[in-house]
Amino acid sequence: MADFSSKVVYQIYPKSFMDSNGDGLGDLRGIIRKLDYLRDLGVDYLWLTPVFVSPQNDNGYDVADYCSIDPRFGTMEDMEELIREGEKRGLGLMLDMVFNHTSTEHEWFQKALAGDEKYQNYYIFKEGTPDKLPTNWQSKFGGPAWEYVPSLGKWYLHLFDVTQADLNWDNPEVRDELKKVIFFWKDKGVKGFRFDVVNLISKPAVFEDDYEGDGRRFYSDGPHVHEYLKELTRDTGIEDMITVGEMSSTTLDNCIRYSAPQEKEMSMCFSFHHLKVDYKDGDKWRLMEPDRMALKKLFEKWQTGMQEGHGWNALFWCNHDQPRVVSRLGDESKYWKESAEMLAASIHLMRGTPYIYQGEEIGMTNAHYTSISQYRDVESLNYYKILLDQGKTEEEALAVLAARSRDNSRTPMQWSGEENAGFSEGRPWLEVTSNYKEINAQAQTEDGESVYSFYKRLVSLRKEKNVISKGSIEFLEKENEDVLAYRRAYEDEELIVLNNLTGKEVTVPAESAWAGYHKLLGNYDGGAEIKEGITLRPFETIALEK
Ligand code: TEU
Repeated sequence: MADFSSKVVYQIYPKSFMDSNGDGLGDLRGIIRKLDYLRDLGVDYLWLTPVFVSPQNDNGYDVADYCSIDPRFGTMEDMEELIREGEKRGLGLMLDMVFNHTSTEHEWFQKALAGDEKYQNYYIFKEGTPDKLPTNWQSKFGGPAWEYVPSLGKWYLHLFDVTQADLNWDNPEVRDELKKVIFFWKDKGVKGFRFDVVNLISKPAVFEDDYEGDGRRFYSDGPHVHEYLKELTRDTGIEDMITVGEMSSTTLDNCIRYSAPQEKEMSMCFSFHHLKVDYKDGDKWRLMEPDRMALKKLFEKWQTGMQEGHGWNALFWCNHDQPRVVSRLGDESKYWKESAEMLAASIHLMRGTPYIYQGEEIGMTNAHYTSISQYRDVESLNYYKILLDQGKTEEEALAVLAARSRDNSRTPMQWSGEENAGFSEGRPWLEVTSNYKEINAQAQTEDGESVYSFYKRLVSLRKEKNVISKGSIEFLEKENEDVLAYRRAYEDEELIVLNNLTGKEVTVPAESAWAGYHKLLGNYDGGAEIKEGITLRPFETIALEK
């Protein structure tokens, strides 16, 4: 397995990145137009969320043909040009493989519905009657995880939307079909793959009701998942490409096995525990203030745990499923710039491979929608109804969506202060966030003090400094819930990273040696005053280099 410790990945949600033809939808030619912007940021790979043929019930994560480009996004020729033009700029493409399920409009599922038993065995069908669900499992998008097909007298499993039917990975024919997809895109010159909810692919031999939860404990990190990932990586020869597994409701031990080089499964893992510290009782749809101590403990567990197990973390705050981190853990108003930069440094200087989600590099915020008519995400629309059914008022339900909806991260990229933030000359498919005149790329790329320039510096430091890309990590100030602090060390190099997670001034004890260290990076002017301790200003981040 290759070493991606000095690399940085930029995630593009094509539907919202750049629209080249004025239909209000982002497309591949729009991405081609912005490749110089991405090259200048200094990133190495571009992860595109799915642009394959899809009915778009889950914005492309319901794939109907893995080897064809959905006309909404462009043509195969556009994709081939994007791959070529990206290569010219040192940008490798990483495509998103949604292998846990297909769209019910996929040819395979249509043949299954028509009664073809070969293709029924591509999915998880269970004989039954309409009055008795095979199990009481719940879909992650709300409602039961099974759908009854009267014409077949069978139920099929869908852990996500009803139009996303789970594939049967125990069937070697399915595994072979998916290997062909990898070969197809490898041959096109793609340099990496993200595997969507790939730790859910191995279902249990016996399906049983879950009286403790929603069923995820039976199918997450399932019985054959490691075997299947080893087989996929081995048989497609992708062990030296950058591969990242999205691991839903996973464990540290499994993520060590998924990403330790000697296992030859994935290069790295996305895990999400650090993004649930504001879920009341673990429920995304019940709000609470972020638990900063829990956040610190989770970072310590996963950073030191993966270090000891030789695993490798993907480092991220944002993606197309998560609210914008500056709104969630920072301060959008008084300390917008400082908190956006502190949050960036807090993970970019850790051990792992950082991911920047489109717009994060300019401090884009949540959408602040005020009406259900503004939302498009299937998960959000389902849970809005569920919240009302639970007795929440419309205002309460909208407040939950404003904080938690995936649409918060899917608003059009804010390129400029022009109409539609320069994203489209047509009406955007999703409303632009109203602060685009203040927060946009054009206003920041030439400003050496901007959030964009701070991210650019973080990316370049990872390439310059072995202590960042290869160094060990040890956490400091473990019991101080206001500060996320750690030491990185590599040979005779040392870096002390101090992050004030709050909007108040905090002082941390300083080791005497730090007085001789120099400030490598910070989001405030001036040096670090080191007396008995270091006083950190609101949302201040400081990196002290030996
Ligand atoms: O997400 C998996 C996943 O678990 C998320 O849906 C997450 O649980 C949820 O958004 C948090 O509330 C992947 C993709 O990233 C997501 O966009 C897809 O909707 C999902 O899989 C199904 O393919």
